[in-house]
Amino acid sequence: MSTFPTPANAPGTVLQVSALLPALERALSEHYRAVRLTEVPDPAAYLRDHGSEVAAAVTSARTGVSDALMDALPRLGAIVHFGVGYETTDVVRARARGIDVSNTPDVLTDCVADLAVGALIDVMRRLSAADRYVREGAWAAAPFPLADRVSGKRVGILGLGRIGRAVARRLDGFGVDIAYCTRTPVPGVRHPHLPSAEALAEACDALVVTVAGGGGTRGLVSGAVLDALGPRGYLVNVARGSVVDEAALVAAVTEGRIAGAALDVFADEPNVPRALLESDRVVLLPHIASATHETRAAMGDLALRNLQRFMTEGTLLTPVPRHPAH
Ligand code: NAP
Ligand code: 8YV
Repeated sequence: MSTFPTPANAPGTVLQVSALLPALERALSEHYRAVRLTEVPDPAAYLRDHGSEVAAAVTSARTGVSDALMDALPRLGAIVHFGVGYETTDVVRARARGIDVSNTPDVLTDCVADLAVGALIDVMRRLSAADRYVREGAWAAAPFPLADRVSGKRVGILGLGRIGRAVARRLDGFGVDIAYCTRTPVPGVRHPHLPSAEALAEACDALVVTVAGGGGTRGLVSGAVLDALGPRGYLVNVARGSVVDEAALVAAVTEGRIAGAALDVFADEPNVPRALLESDRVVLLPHIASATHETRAAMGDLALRNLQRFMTEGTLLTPVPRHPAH
């Protein structure tokens, strides 16, 4: 027997706030009285006339639920995020209204860590640049310039949560020296804990950023941190663009004050500063760290199971922490 309430007896509308994985969108329409906010002709009119019918909102980590939207949904009971980051939703505000919030932790950790390590190797060994070199026909004229070795280097991990620890586990196989920085040292971790992002950058050859996004980490990788990383140092960011002072990064890259950067996330996606587009020192990725068939399917499944649990039992399967980091 299906545990999905049928549309006829569903306890309210499910509002789809942003575009989602097609399979998740199909499941929402099939099992619930679902409305796609992006497809209603007049969203303001819809919210005015039907906002009080909405029981749950399903959204992406990128879009979240704005304060204004939350205010327009007086009977909202749950916000279900497709993605582990949820800094786009004010969780404290939601909780004060009695709204529960879920995300999709763990199921994407391996893919994001895989990509972080791939990006680190790419920027240090200059794989993407070498690929361009071959395609441009430059190989016949001269050998590709030497790059930097990865094995044996010192790698700092900024944020040692689920993804940071998965990056550390992978890098253990490369014989690198790992150190990390979090606000609270992680019990049982053998790698040295350093007290600040700047101290970590000072102590490493490559800094891999895996902290949570949001106000608490905005600009954490500042110009001073980039200078501490230095002209032989590399930055990898798979967290959020907001964590890095992007103007300072552009200056550090273009002036050669850091050796290079591999970036999956940007301050104003999908816009990437022209100076980075024109630099051969950077690897640029379009926010794809979790973007594999397997992981996106697992994220969609977990988001759907959260919704299903809420619509049947009024609780969530993977609620975000009671005291969110941001
Ligand atoms: P997590 O388990 O909650 O880990 C977050 C880590 O950040 C914790 O170790 C936390 O430690 C640390 N942190 C928070 N604020 C900090 C600060 N001010 N200084 C230093 N460390 C700080 O989260 P996760 O599952 O690993 O995911 C991490 C982030 O990756 C997500 O929030 C998301 O933004 C990003 N992400 C990106 C992609 C992508 O597609 N590129 C995909 C998935 C996730 P303390 O609390 O002790 O400081
Ligand atoms: C997704 C992410 O690309 O989970 C996150 O926090 O950033 C990524 O997995 C994105 O959020 C999907 O909306």
